[in-house]
Amino acid sequence: MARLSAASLAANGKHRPLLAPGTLRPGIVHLGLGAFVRAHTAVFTENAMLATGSQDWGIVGVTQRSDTVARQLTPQDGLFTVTERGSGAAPLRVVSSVVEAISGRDHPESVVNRIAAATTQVVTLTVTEKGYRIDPHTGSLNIGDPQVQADLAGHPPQTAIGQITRGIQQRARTGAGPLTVVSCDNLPGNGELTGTLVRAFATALPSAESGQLLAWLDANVTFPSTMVDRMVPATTDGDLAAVEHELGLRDDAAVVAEPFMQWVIEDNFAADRPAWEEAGALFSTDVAAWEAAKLRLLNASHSMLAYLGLATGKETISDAVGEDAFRTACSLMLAHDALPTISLPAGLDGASYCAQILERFANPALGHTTAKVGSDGSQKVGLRLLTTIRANLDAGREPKWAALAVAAWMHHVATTPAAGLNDPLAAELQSVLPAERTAATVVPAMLGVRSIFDAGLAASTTFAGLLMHWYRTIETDGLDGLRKEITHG
Ligand code: CS2
Repeated sequence: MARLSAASLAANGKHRPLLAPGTLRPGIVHLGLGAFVRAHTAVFTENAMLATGSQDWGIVGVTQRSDTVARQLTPQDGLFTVTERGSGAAPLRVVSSVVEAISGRDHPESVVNRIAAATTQVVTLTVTEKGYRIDPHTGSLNIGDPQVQADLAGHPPQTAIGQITRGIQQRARTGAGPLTVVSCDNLPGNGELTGTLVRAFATALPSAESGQLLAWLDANVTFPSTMVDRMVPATTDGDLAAVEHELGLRDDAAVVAEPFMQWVIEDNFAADRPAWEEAGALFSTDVAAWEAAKLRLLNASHSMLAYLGLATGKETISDAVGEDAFRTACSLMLAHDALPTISLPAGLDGASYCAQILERFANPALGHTTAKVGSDGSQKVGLRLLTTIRANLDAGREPKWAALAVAAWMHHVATTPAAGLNDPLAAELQSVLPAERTAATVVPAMLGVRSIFDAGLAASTTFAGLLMHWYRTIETDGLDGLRKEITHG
């Protein structure tokens, strides 16, 4: 079967790209060319160009640790398909907003040059929580990280923060003009955070470099925060075969997504930008509230379902939410633990938002696996669940349901063989766990991991008691025990 490309697509004539390939000028550099950006940011950007007729926002995509997506997209002229799954799904779409795909690992200088190009006005990034190299103790850049150190020492940069800062440094030298850096990861205050990390990197450079760089940065670079939302599972071989059947061409970079997508952006741009509002993005002064709501409602219950599902052999999120007891636990966590401890942004109705996310999780066509959502738990539980737990404890309330999610995560970590645990802290987590793993040994050992649980949380007997209770329920009676405890406990 022929491969998707501008030429093969034109020859096959079945599907037309919405924007003619080869006509766009690059205006955005995107770091972290995974499935999410292809299904979300690239689609918003293409829609914005379609709405306005602009051709200035072609995306130069950069893969981070692996070159796979660059290898998939390059022979396809950057083209890929998005298949929506679930009720209200739009027809298969060929997206052509990615104009170049670079492996950042193999071509770090090209990445810096693209960020520094005068035509680039926006850098967007989806590098996941761990990609930011945050020191959990300070909340700033982990200067001790060996790759951060190498980037600081002047090696061609491999970390996202190194790439951005070196790109900005080159812009300052060449007078390339202002730049906006737009984080699109699930982190609270992601813009402010990215700015803090970039400044920390700049500050750690030799003083001959850092003073000038920081001054230029303050005057020319902004870091708006955003809230992004779209569930994008990993593409399977079955998905690729279905696309091939429908398109009549092979698309190795195909992505699958739910029909829903949302983007809330702080309007704080240093230079020009795509008219993303024309594509349905919401520009808001209240992004922090949107992000907190998303993290502590949607992502928190997503993680809860993932770990409950992993503990009871449920392969997908829709299987997990299809279990009545788990859906109940989620609803109770949302209503009792999360909603009372967050301030919702104007225009968001908490009850209907919660109902809508449970509906989205239930989409049986999506195939979003509990293993994927459950990955990198050490980077997620703090932002999604411990925030809510802390707020409840501070208010003298028992965070019973959020604690269930954390206990299920602990169970996942303690029962997954070391090599199979998909988490950047896997080695550290495994090293604190005793050989004999029961509630009584695992809960205190994990509470001792300071990069996840601060001393205050670890000292809470209420929290520890809830964790022990739920861990014991999972370990002794599994699904039956959970059903009983959740429904009648
Ligand atoms: C998920 C998110 O994998 C995960 O941790 O909770 O990727 C989730 O699907 C997105 O944030 C939805 O917008």
